[in-house]
Amino acid sequence: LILAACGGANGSDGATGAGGNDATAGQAATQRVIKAGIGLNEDHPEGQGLLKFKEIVEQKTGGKIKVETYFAAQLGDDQQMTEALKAGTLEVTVPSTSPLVGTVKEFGIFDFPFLFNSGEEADAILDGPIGQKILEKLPEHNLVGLSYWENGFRNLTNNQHPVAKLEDFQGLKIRTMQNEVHLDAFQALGANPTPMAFSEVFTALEGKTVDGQENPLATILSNKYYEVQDYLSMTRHVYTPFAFLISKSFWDQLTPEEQTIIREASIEAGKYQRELSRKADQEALDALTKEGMKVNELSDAEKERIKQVIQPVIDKYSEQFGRDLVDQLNQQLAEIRKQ
Ligand code: 2Q2
Repeated sequence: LILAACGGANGSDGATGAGGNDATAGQAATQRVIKAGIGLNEDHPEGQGLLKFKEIVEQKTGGKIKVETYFAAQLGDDQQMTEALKAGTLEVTVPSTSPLVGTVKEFGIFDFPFLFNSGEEADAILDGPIGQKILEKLPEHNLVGLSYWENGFRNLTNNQHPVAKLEDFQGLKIRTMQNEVHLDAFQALGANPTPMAFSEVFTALEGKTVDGQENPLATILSNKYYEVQDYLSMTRHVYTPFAFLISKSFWDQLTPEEQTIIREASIEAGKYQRELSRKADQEALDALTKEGMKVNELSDAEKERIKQVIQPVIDKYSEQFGRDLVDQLNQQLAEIRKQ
């Protein structure tokens, strides 16, 4: 009880649990602290989503659970923060699912190019049986997945030339996330991909160690890639989810009521964040054009040519991630599209 009262129970130092020392009569106020870190900035829809999570949890627990938020990879990159959750030294992080494939390979099905046609389709799959089944593989790694948030549809930027047709990928040095589906797909397109943590991308673009990168528009805006990238090609080649992760060693210390509050806060903040993300995607295009980026679309015919070249990569990873899981996913998508 004393350990908990000092906040030491969840690995945070006593100082942050100081509030827990003022035990009220008959009840030790075990104030707990959730340290929550992400790689994106506070002004990004994901940063706003994390502040919404903080607001809900602190309000619903009457301050008994305090959320400390850390932005812009202050606590490390996605893989480092995820490892910190496994070690129990950090409580919450919300990475893209792509760098998680080393922990749960099935997250890789969400890296299949051109899988989803809309955010709403992605919501239905992620919040439905397939998305939830994949989250159930996390606890054996000392992680609990509470919800999916939206990173969004990814577009390509570079400093060489517009990418309007398949041949334009030839030889482009593209930074990708640390994910083999992305690496193989860009290799198949004739590009020269380099996997790299998100926190190193701006420097790599500025130093021209890579020609380009790919991310949703809100990220391109928030991280000011327009300062070091001339061309924006509206490929929308992958929809990336975020996975809201909490350390299982922290989660297991919570009461059932606390767990319900935190799970529901993660889901409610996720719905809020998805809305913000879709609005920001619309607005970012205007902002990036104003910042001088040269924007081009790709014709359906060119997108078809690109899809043909990438299909063998999807076939290869469908076997690796589980043909039955991929068949289930495609069946569910077909049903959604019939509605
Ligand atoms: O390209 C990336 O790495 C980004 O899409 C990130 O995955 C995302 O911004 C966050 O996971 C960064 O912490």
